[in-house]
Amino acid sequence: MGRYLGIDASTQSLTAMVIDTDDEAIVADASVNFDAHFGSRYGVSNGVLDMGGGVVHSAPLMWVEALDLLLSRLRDEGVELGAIRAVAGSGQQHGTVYLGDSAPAALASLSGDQPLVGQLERILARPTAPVWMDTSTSEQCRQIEAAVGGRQRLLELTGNTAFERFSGPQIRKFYQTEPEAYARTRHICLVSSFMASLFAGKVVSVDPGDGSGTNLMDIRQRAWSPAALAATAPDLQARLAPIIPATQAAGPVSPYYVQRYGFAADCLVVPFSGDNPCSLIGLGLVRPGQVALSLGTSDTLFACMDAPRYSAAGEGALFASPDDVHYMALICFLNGSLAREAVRQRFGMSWAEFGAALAATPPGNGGALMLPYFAPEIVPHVARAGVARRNLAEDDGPANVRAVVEAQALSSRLHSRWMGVEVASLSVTGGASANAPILQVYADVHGCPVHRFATTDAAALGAALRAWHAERAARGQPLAWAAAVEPFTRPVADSTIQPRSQHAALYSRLLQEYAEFERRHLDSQARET
Ligand code: ADP
Ligand code: XUL
Repeated sequence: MGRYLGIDASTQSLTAMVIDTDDEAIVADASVNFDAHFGSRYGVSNGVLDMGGGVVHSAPLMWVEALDLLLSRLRDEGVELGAIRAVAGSGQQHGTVYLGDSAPAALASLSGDQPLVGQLERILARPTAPVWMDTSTSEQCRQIEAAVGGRQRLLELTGNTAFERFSGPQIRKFYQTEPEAYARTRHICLVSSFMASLFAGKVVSVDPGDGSGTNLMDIRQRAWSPAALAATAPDLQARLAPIIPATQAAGPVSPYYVQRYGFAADCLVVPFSGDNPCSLIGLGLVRPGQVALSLGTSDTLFACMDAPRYSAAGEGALFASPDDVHYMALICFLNGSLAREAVRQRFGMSWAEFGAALAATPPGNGGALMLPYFAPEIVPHVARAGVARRNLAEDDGPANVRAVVEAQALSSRLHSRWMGVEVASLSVTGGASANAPILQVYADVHGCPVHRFATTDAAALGAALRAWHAERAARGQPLAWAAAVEPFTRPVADSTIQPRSQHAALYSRLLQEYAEFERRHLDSQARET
């Protein structure tokens, strides 16, 4: 029986998913919500401690306690943990955990007789961990960019300009504001590598997928960048174990898990990665040109790329894929369902009526265009909300429906051009993927088939698939990535929507017009400020 465990350490919960690769099925899942179990004791709300002034942390010991609770739940539900051959995981990206001198020995001598937390409560050099929601490091971002030779240089080197939530600026702020605690820090982990270390009973390194969310990794070398380290904090290299391949097992589980939960002694621990890089695998994106789009509250585009291209205009983030070969682009459009919902409600439509309005209006909308900034937008960067219309009556329901969806599809094509990826297919997930007329617009605008894709937890699934892939390699029976993801990422049967080639020329033209309309709008906003 081939069973593999994927752990997803996200902001609000810790989730486990067990897959069976012979049956090609998810056989168990369980989740521990932080607020529900630990909210009062650790003071977290939505999994985090909002300390004011943009400072947002969480509590690593809470994650430690949650891990025991999660595993005991799986055991008590009768999940045969001894059949698991390997475990890998996914962590909320960018968050940093600071370990003191006692950490290696405490991790190496865990006893199965008592829970983890009592044995690990003294390993932290900093009691809390800044997480991705922390926005308090703007000053450090500018300092780091300046120290490496400018914003463009950091972008070329690491794939991203400095972002407040990224680990490097967070580490620099800690060094500047708490130099003594920084001096006492022996290891700095990310959330992903901290959770992997709990399983392995030793400090496990960061993988390139999560390493690329630090502003510290040379994106081409997949190794720490000496220039970025030097720009961030003194003696940082000594506090970061070298980046390790994501596809190579880090060793067996600690005897703790064998004694306490009945894991097999040779169950392997595979380096954990970031949640977005793990989702890339869990969405089945292992070949360049495969793109996934999640039509949720906001719309998020994930793509697999063959080279580390970055967006000079800040249109998305670049990460290394944990397949150890490719790269991933992540683009977030804030006005997703938020904007579709605003139009639907304005005209009092049901979703079925919204879809019917789309189907009843012509591609190109007779020249009507909308810029759908119902809220400030991330990509393209629009600081102030404000919907713009061209040849579009504000009270024409069907035309506004088509205008909002065409705008979103055109924008997703326009602002993903920097990826240099020929989009071969779009796998669509999220609430709005239920609506076929919306997907038809995406198929026509991108000129590629759109598949519907039912995800459970793509990050946990990606982690479990990574465990399988690495375990097979470690045992001398390597498995191609395409073969690993295929059984778990099949499109929903009969859901594929084909592009209609007769509209291709119209949408190419419309793309130019939309780009021009958007450029003028952004220019006029810039002039006003
Ligand atoms: P999130 O995970 O970001 O909360 P979901 O992927 O669950 O979002 O999507 C929820 C959104 O999906 C709702 O806000 C709603 O606007 C949209 N939605 C639900 N059903 C439909 C539908 N049939 N057509 C279009 N949009 C829909
Ligand atoms: C990505 C990001 C979030 C976190 C939390 O850059 O900040 O998606 O990974 O999920």
